[in-house]
Amino acid sequence: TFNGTWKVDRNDNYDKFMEKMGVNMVKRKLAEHDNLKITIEQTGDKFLVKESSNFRKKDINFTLGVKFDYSLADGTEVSGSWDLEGDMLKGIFTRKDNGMELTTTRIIDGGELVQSYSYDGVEAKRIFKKA
Ligand code: MYR
Repeated sequence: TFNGTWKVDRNDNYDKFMEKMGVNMVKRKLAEHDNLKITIEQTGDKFLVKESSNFRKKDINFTLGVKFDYSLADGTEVSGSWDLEGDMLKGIFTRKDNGMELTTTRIIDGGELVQSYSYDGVEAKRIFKKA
């Protein structure tokens, strides 16, 4: 289950990923240490994700397979949906500014929540521990 509160513990290639996304260096430095915390509450195919970081606090509601809009912490707007593939959540989102695709997955691995990101050939991971 994804339910619970998760605090980011470490990042893998996140700086390179953000650079590919077009995030400037100052914002990347801040984002690398954003203290991101997410609380996931899943009920059937409905999710509530409470996001909290140095940048903002935000509640996101979505249903598996149903498109929704989301804005990244730097203001970039995307639209897409999450689906469940076995034990993995897979999100496919499209940037509204350039039409390019950003894919992301969430899995539980060894008690950690691993979120992977892929954009324009660059992949990154953020690994969360239960708070
Ligand atoms: C959620 O489930 O947390 C809300 C929806 C997330 C949508 C896509 C997330 C992509 C985040 C990429 C961050 C990269 C910043 C350059």
